[in-house]
Amino acid sequence: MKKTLTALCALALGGMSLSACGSSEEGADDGSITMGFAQVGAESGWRTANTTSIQESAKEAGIDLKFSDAQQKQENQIKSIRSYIQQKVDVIAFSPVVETGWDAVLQEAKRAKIPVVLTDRAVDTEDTSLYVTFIGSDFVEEGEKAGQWLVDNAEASDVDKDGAVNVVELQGTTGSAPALDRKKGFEDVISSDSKIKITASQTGDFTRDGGKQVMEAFLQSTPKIDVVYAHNDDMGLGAIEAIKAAGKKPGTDIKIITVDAVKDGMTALAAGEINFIVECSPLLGEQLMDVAEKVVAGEEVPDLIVTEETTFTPEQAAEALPDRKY
Ligand code: GYE
Repeated sequence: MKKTLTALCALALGGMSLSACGSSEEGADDGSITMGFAQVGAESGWRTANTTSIQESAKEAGIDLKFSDAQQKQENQIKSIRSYIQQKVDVIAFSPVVETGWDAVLQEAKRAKIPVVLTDRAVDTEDTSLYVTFIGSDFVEEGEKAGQWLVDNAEASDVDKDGAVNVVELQGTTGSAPALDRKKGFEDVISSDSKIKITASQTGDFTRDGGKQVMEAFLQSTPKIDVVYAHNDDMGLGAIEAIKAAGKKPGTDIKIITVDAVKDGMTALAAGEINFIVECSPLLGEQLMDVAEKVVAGEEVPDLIVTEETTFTPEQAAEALPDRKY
C-alpha cells in the first residue's frame, strides 16, 4: 500500500513543505493509495453532494477511501484523524468544521510523515507547514457577491419603501471558515450603502431546521424585515417555511439571498421564493484525488486551489436547473 518516494521527495523539497512527502515507511508498492477523509457531517444538501463527489472520485481514481462523518463536532474529526494516523494511511484529507484548534493533531500527522490536504474549509494556523494545500472556495468573495446584489437591488428590496433596508442574517456554523468569511465579505460591501443595515444575526448551523427556528424567532422579535441573508441554501429554505407560516410571501414580502446553489435552492429561486443565489461548488472530489496522487508521489502542488463560481438570478436558475448536477 505504501509508496516510498523518498528520493523524489528530497528532490522536490525545495519548493514544498516537509509534510508533502509520502510516508517514509517501506511497504508493498502495489500503486494504490489509501486516503483517510474526515468529513464535517451531513448537515446540508451541499455536504451530501460533496460526500458523493469524494466517494465517487476516489472510486474512479482507484484510491482506497476511509471515510468518517463527524456530525459537525470537532472532537469527532480529531478522533478520526488520529485513527487515520494510527492506520498509517498515505494521505489525510479533511474539511475542518471550525477554523481553530487543529495544531496539535496536525503536528501528530506531520511527525508520522502523513501529508494533510485541506478541502472545502480552511484552518487558522500560523504554521502552514502543517498542511500541503487547500482546495475550495473563496468564501469572502461569495459574501461580497451576495452584498453586491443587495447594494444593486437595494431600492427594490426596501419592501415598505421607508428608505431603510433591514437585513436579518442566518449565519453558518459558529467559528467555521464559510460563516466567518461570508459574513465579512457581505458586511464589507453593504457598508458602502447607509440604507442597508443588519438588524439581527444568529447561527442556524447550516441546517434547514436551524434556519427555520432562527427565522421564527426573528419574525417575532424584529419588527420590520426586508431581507434575509442566509449563509447557505438550506437555512434559506428553512426561513421560507417560517416566513410562510407567519403569513408572508418569501421572495416578495421578504427578499432572500443565499449561498450554495444546490438543486433545492435553485428550485426555490426559479419559483421566485429566493431572489439571488451565490454559487459554491461541492464537486471537489476529482481535484482532491488528483492532488492526493501528486502529493503521495512527491510532486509539487499549488498552495491554494480555488474553485471558480458564478451567481444565479431566478431566470438563470430556471435555465440551469435541468443540467444541474447537485
Ligand atoms: O456552504 C454549507 C455546508 O463548507 C462550503 O458547508 C461549505 C458549507 C456550505 O454545510 O451548505
